[in-house]
Amino acid sequence: MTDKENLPPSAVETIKDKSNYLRGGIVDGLATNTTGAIQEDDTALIKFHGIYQQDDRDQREERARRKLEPDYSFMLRLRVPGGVLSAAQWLAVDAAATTLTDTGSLRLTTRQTLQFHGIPKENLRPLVSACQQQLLDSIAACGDVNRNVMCSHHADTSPLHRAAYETAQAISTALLPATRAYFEIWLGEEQLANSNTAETPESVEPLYGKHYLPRKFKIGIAVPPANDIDVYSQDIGFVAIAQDGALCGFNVFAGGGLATTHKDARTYSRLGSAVGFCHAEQAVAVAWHIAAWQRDNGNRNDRKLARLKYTIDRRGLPAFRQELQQRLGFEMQAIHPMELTTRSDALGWRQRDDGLADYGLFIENGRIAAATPLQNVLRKIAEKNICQFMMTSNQNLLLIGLDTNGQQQVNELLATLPTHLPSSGLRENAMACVAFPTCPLAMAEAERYLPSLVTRLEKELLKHQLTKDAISIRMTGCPNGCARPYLGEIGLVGKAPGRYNLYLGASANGDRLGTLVNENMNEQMLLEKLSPLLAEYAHNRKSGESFGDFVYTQLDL
Ligand code: SRM
Ligand code: SF4
Repeated sequence: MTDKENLPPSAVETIKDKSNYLRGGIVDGLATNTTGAIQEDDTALIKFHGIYQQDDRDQREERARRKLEPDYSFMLRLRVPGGVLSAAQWLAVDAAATTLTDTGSLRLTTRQTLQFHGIPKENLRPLVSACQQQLLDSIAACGDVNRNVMCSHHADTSPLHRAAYETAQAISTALLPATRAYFEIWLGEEQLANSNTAETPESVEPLYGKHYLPRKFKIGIAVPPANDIDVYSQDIGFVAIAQDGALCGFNVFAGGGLATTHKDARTYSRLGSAVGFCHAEQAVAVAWHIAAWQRDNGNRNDRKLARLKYTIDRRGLPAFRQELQQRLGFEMQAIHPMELTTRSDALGWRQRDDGLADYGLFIENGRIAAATPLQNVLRKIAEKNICQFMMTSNQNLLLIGLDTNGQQQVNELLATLPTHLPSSGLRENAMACVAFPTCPLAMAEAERYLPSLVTRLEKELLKHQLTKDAISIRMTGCPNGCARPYLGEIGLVGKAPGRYNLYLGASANGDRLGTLVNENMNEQMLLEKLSPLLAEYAHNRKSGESFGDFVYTQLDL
């Protein structure tokens, strides 16, 4: 169905329409001290500012029984294209988490940025301001706009990585909303009288117009052989193509997206389709025009069917390609040869060509909890100002650019941690979404449960000498797919408390989706299903065969 069929626009479209370019009544809601919440319509608008209203779901029932309003607080997600923070920025976010949130924790996300959870309403402005002082913002980290642009890790190791990283920055900047709403609401910038009403939507928001995009929009850049950013899951996936070690352009894929809805057959995960090759300097234009095409063609009636993947399938790939070319005014070339082989992060020390070194630090599910040795050690490393901090799309952290002296200091500090190495290849390649207690959409646990399930599976791995094998396992608390479970070799998608749908057979390099093999599995059922498969894999796999490929053939998926 399309918005051309006279269906009413979705509620969010109406909220955007009336919002005066993302302002709505947010300022009034922040000023009200009779509730920890803001006005309902504004909860959709603050997402465009990188902020979500949440409540502690562990407390919901008890508070309802005591006739108290839910325990409201806010989550803020930063925009950090390519995921690199300076030591000073790390110290600022660490201090903000410690002093301005109830949780005190930081949460690295699957899109290479970080979230603060448990921000009381009155601390939102101080937190935004503390970040801004270090040139960090949360504009467009959420909402119906282009989100945080991802880029393969190890940004500094080669001219190719550097150029890809710079392209990620350029795309993020070019696709930012132009409204000044963020600066006015959170940072006190004065609104010029009638500035927006006197102008046309196109002059206020040249790309997005008054209604922004029909839905969220995601872009990532992979630098082969790494597909750490899961390039096929992005609305637009760019794959860097090198010539003599330098960036010459990108293979472009469009229409990737993972979310599904239980029992809604209209929804599906989709891998990006090949669109063509563009030169490096054309990448921003390609991103801009694909977003504009989605703006003009996406479904604005039904948000479940509004992502670019559905628009492309509804209009047809040839039409999309042709119309994109007309908008671009140049022809894209055929896709260049490329090979993506790995999605894992390089953990531990990695020497670079320039004499410096990076350290890949395993952070289980991206959680840096309050007052833990991990939080403390990271703070001490930042205080020494010896490296940058790079967040990876696998929820880990790379300490980048350490000289010999810095390496020694990091080694000494890491030695004070109880443990900082994953106990198996499975744990190293495990990802879970946030889910309970903060995510309003969670149907089952994820981050709080996956580590213990991995511990149980590790007993099987040990039996079959698979402890070192890099097998990816990804769990989410609902079918939205925030930890990209449909691309995990073992994918677990929450259905109800303690129950998961099991997906198997995704490829190790992220170019094949998993297949739903069993529904509603509890832990016992999962162990009974996976244990024999792991045993068979250990004994019957071909040399170099990944678990995903083995299961794909074995189960005839
Ligand atoms: Fe996500 C919504 C967390 C990556 C698909 N996601 C949410 C919300 C904001 C819940 C909500 O709408 O109120 C979650 C907040 C939980 C919390 O308490 O913090 C949430 N998503 C996350 C993060 C933090 C998971 C993590 O453990 O790291 C990731 C933040 C990424 C970032 O930094 O920007 C995160 N979300 C993803 C991904 C993976 C990716 O982008 O690579 C996906 C699947 C890929 C895709 O988009 O197809 C994803 N999140 C969704 C969806 C389904 C979108 C759709 O097409 O229908 C929702 C729900 C929605 O938008 O309505 C959602
Ligand atoms: Fe929440 Fe579902 Fe995303 Fe997990 S997958 S964070 S439960 S929306």
